[in-house]
Amino acid sequence: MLNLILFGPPGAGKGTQSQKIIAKYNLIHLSTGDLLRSEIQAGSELGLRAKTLMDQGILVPDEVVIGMINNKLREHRNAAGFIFDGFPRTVKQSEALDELLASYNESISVMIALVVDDNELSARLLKRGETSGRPDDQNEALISKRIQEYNSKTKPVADYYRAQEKFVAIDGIGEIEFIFGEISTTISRFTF
Ligand code: B4P
Repeated sequence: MLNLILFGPPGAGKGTQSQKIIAKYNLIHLSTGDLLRSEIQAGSELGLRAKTLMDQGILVPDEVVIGMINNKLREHRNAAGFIFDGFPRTVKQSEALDELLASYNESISVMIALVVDDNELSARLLKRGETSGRPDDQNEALISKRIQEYNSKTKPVADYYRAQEKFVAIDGIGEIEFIFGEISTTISRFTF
């Protein structure tokens, strides 16, 4: 079973590369950003609470996203593997994910981090904001806040998987196909 975490700051290309990975490896795609946006769309109470935070570029509480991932793992318990996109974003979420997977006798195979500098991230997100309709992509101050959240709360997650010797960093700047090639090569090193 392949359980992959795609890691990186907002705008690093996680969503973009996830689409290519699921097509090639037949994995279930679990994007906490997409799950939260579905809740907002549905007008659920959880969605309404999450929207207030997401519109300010702030992470939603750990319990909320851990609960959503727990439900999805249960729903897809016979899957060939998972790609976690935008999760875990805190060390607490990483610990919870390890525990959840262990309860199915599973574990993370590898975390692949996409490395992109802040100027490129802002440019990509502002460009996406022209067409995506995502409120969190539409102004520079909000994008800076998201990058700040990433630096303070999410970056330490890399060390958590580095300590388990499951961390690989890849240059996230360049042709989308080339980056996908690098990801595929990395995946083949962690699967047998
Ligand atoms: P997400 O939906 O995860 O948003 P994101 O970080 O912006 O992801 P992504 O950005 O995947 O987009 P991609 O890099 O592919 O989260 C949104 C919010 O939800 C968070 O701020 C937070 O509030 C909340 N949230 C989500 N998960 C949470 C969690 N676990 N805990 C707490 N809160 C959580 O693409 C960006 C753009 O770059 C695209 O337009 C793409 O076309 C372009 N691009 C991609 N690759 C490129 C390349 N190689 N070259 C040029 N452009 C490229």
